[in-house]
Amino acid sequence: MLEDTIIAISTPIGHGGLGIVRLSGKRSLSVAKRIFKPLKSGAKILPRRPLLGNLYNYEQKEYFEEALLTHFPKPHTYTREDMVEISCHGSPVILEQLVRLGSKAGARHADPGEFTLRAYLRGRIDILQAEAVNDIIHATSYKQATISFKQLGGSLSKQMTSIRNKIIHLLSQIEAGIEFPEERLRTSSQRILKTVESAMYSVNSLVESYNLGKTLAEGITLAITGKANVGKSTLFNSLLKKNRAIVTPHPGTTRDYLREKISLKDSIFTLIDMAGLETSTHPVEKEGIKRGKKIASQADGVLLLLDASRKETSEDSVLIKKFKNKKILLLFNKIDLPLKMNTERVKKLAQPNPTLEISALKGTNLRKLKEKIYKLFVPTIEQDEEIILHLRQKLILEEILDSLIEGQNLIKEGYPEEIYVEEIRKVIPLIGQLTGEIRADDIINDIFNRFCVGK
Ligand SMILES: Nc1nc2c(ncn2[C@@H]2O[C@H](COP(=O)(O)OP(=O)(O)O)[C@@H](O)[C@H]2O)c(=O)[nH]1
Ligand SMILES: [Mg+2]
Repeated sequence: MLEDTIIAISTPIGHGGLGIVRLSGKRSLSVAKRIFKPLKSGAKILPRRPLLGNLYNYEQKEYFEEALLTHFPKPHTYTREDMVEISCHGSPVILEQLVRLGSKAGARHADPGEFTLRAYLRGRIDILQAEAVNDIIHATSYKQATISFKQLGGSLSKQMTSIRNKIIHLLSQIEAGIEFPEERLRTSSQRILKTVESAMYSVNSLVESYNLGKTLAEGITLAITGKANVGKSTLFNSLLKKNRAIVTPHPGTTRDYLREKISLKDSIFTLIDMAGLETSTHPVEKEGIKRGKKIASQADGVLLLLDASRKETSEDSVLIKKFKNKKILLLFNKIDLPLKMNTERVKKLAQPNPTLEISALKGTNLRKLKEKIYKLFVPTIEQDEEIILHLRQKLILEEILDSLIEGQNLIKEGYPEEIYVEEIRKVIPLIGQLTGEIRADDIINDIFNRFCVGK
């Protein structure tokens, strides 16, 4: 497989300004030379220097497109193999012809992710970095992309290597103690415990970061809630900048819930509009309210709307109290109308939750609202904090943590080295699985099948 020279279109399917076909493998240049002819006959193809020319159909003996060819000699390439990139117009007809002619001239059409797979198999990147490549391509927010970019650079791999090295060092100390039981060579169980616990701490932070990673990838969910007719659907629509939810002057218009994504700066949010939270006798509305309550309780944050053009009622206080344990932003809506609500009193009641006056209908303070939403609900990430974005990674990290905890328990309970060393030793192959140092075909297939062809 690695012996083949592979070819694929690397740009998205469809029409575009530019299209790129890539080749990787030892026949890259000789295959490319059959299809590409330099503009100046006899011009030399220099390493990493784009050369202008025409694409040649060697079957029909005709030129069919203008193109730039760049040759990247191994080993300092994406795949560590010889590579060629041909860029031309982004025309599916041209690009497919190019791949067809290339395949007939001795290359093979690449499988999804095969270029990156080669980078992995040839040892340029590990599996964590390969996953990061795909994460960048499929990033749902800028913030997530920046995390993946760091991991592509090896930040997570380095952290795992450092944990692994500490454990290996520890294992050799324990083993030396077993083999030469004189006092001098023995490491105290207190010191062993300290190293195990420090590894536990690092691994545990990684496991815990998965929730944040998931939120960053899937969006921070914000439930828009409040009584009927306070303007929830109006706010939902104005934040989305489209008329997604039905708005009427009649209470109980929204019965099902609606979910839409918006992005604010580098993060994405999933906004949920739902039925008003009060008692109803209508069975459909009742079900809507029930679901709404559940969604609001599961959301990362709540925008609680009050109608400031009406006097506050005891129902309003009940709602505010109900969400006290959640991150809420209290919004006084309809401030374009004469104010009837005693907002100062309600604000006191809502303390310490932040509040804001808005008009969802007229768009008053909408920009301020977006800023507040961002400040309040986007989690802060420390500069050097690693975020786990994959369930695969999280599951292996949990196994590592389990072994470390078991080791810790055995040490604390006073078991001999021979017993707990076995538990700690388990961590090493697990880290190997995580970084891909230990190759498992089913996992590799699973990871690279999620890639695009041409990457
Ligand atoms: N004057 C005014 N009316 C609003 C505002 N927001 C919503 N409304 C009106 O209030 C009524 C109910 O709005 P809607 O969004 O359906 O409320 P929901 O039941 O909470 O979803 C509609 O007639 C809206 O036009 C606002 O900021 N100012
Ligand atoms: Mg509504």
